[in-house]
Amino acid sequence: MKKALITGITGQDGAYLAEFLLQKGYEVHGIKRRASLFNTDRIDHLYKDQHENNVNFVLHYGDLSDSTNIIRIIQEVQPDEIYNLGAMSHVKVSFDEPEYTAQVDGIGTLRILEAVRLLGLTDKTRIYQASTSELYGLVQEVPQSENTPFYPRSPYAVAKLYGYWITVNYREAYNMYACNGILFNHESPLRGETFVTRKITRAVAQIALGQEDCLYLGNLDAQRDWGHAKDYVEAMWLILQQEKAEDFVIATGITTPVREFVKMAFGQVGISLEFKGEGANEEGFVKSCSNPQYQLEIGKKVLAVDPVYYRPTEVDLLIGDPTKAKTKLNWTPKYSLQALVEEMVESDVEYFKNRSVFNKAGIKIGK
Ligand code: NDP
Ligand code: GDR
Repeated sequence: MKKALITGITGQDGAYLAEFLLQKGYEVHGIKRRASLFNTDRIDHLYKDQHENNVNFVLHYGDLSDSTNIIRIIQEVQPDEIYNLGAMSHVKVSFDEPEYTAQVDGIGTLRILEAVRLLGLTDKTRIYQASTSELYGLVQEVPQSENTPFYPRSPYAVAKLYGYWITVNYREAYNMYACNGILFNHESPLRGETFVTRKITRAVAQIALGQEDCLYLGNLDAQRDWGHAKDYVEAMWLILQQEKAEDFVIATGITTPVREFVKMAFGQVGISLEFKGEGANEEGFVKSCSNPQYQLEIGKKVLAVDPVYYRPTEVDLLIGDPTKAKTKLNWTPKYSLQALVEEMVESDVEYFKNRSVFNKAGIKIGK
């Protein structure tokens, strides 16, 4: 039985990847952070009582800012594969926490690589580094491929640039099987609530159900190449199954503005929007509502721009070129953007409907 160690197992990708690897017959170990409240919602369904026999899913307390703990866990687990997904992953927040972001996203990657090297596991352990399309930053060319120059535009992207190059360097210097997956944005119903897609689908659900009035967003012109996290974790695994360690772009090849995602998400509950104004003054109003379940007044303002969500430096346009992944990994995404939006909106509508039933019964649940 192969053993995998996942940092960031409590995050969106960690949860999907853990499920994927368990289905493939792996023994899965994950690093979770200590928090004052339970933080394992996304993986609770995978957890088995550790007193049972044949437990194949184990969580270890740890943090990427702590080398000794990383070394101890890797020594204990002796993994065949490490997926380094742990990160302070919010681009906007990285402007508020630049030093911490560098510690975790940049030096954290070094800590993993160095632990594997010091423990003499370079021939055994393969390492996947969660690199990102944010590395491309200020547009140099489109679509962006493995050969496109990087121009990071946030403390997050700069930290990830270090993670990218230190992974390449350890591969070349110590002949380690260490690879970067340069993944473009990928989303799902498990996406963190403050990333734009999930923020939109949650707001659409609440507005449709009459629980909220208006969605406030930042830059509606930014364009992203959005895929489904389920497809992308499969690519992570494929990257570690090749004969030779290499870096891969994982993307759909299609880009969509944030504004269009908003329209698609509202469209999912039968609400069509009309946009007026420009830039910070842009607003969205209900043009029609074809779903009798939702009683929204025509002309009601449901979207406004709040510049508080603007970033000091923005990444305007991302479109990935997944040709290498298609050719060498035989990987293609199965989900369309429409299917992704449908799944996310449906899941949030379901959640907020249930929450309201519980709340009416006086039982407080969730956020
Ligand atoms: P999430 O933000 O959902 O998950 C991040 C994970 O990292 C969480 O488990 C979090 O723990 C953990 N983490 C945060 N800080 C630390 C730390 N100091 N030590 C250990 N673990 C920590 O991210 P995603 O699942 O979306 O992304 C996974 C990885 O892929 C990240 O590295 C991200 O930067 C990268 N990436 C993501 C893309 C995307 O579109 N989703 C695209 C390209 C790259 P906790 O739950 O306790 O907060
Ligand atoms: P991104 O994702 O920065 O691409 O990083 P995010 O969803 O945060 O932003 C996408 C774009 O939407 C614009 N935007 C807003 N973003 C947020 N979060 N909130 C808003 O209200 C809002 N309004 C407009 C942003 O300005 C941006 O242009 C994600 C993360 O998962 C990274 O970890 C990962 O590396 C990259 O994707 C690829």
